[in-house]
Amino acid sequence: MSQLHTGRVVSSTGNHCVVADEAGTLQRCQLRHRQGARPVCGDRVDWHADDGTAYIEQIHPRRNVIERGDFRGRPRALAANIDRLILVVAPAPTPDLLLVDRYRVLAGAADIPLMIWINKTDRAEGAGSEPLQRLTDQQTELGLPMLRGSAETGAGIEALKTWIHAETVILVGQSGVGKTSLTQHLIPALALRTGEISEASGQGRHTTTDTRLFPRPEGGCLIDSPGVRTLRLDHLSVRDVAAGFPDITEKAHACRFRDCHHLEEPQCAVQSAIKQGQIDPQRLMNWRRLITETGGADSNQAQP
Ligand SMILES: Nc1nc2c(ncn2[C@@H]2O[C@H](COP(=O)(O)OP(=O)(O)OP(=O)(O)O)[C@@H](O)[C@H]2O)c(=O)[nH]1
Ligand SMILES: [Mg+2]
Ligand SMILES: [Zn+2]
Repeated sequence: MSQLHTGRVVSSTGNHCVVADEAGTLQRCQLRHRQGARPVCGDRVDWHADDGTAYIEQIHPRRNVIERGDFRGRPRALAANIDRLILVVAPAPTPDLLLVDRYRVLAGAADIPLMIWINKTDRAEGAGSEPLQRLTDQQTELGLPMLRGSAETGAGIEALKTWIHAETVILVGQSGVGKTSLTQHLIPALALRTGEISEASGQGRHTTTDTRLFPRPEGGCLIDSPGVRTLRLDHLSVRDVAAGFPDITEKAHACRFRDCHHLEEPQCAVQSAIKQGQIDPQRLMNWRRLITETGGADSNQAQP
């Protein structure tokens, strides 16, 4: 057999993928028939050329993998070997707090740190809106990192660079928040297509269609992904949901009843924390909703 090469998958569609070597040279590779797992962005793979066609021979073991539910709720890998998930939000389109909690669960389940980047700080409209303020309060209460700035003016970008350093980072979030603009700003040599926000709907137009990995000249990689409206998590367990709600699960230990549903039970520590303003009531609503979606009819299992 001719020489085996190793590289990192930068994009993957249908029955082929594009692999970059250390020097950044790209190679289009075919998948073998009946190959088990499909390579995804961020995968390290071995490939070799056979009669002028390059084939993926194997996928290296994954350190972690981000999986979302497909239209039937079956897990579908999106990217692998990720150091950090950056959820991009903006004053417009208005942040969807349920979607934010879905990403917190997704990141918790895959054990990948999640950071929030509040983009478009150069725009006044919606800057102090209720959902955005709520989101920042939640992130502060959770003690999770959050940075803000603008892909347009470059504000805050230096701070972001020191955070992401040489990591492999995936940018996720609603359409139109500026994921591609941020990628473009961090890697100026690229010429990416960014989209306009539709005047009618206030939503982005889903400009990016494929998840793609871009090596950064300073080291590390950025993965730009298409915007989403929602994120199915049916394939995850009640325990995974708990990983995205440490505020609720920690308090739940102090509830009088071990099987407390945090509704109207006496001496519910979660309800007391809500009354004292330590937990946003919307977090509990979202927790309940995600527990139900993941098939956890019995929510006590959420307590580790
Ligand atoms: N004022 C301002 N506009 C921005 C900023 N970042 C992005 N935009 C604009 O917002 C629009 C959407 O930006 P994109 O980068 O295409 O958004 P996206 O998140 O990649 O959207 P999808 O690919 O559809 O998921 C474009 O018109 C950008 O020029 C910013 O920091 N400030
Ligand atoms: Mg985009
Ligand atoms: Zn309770």
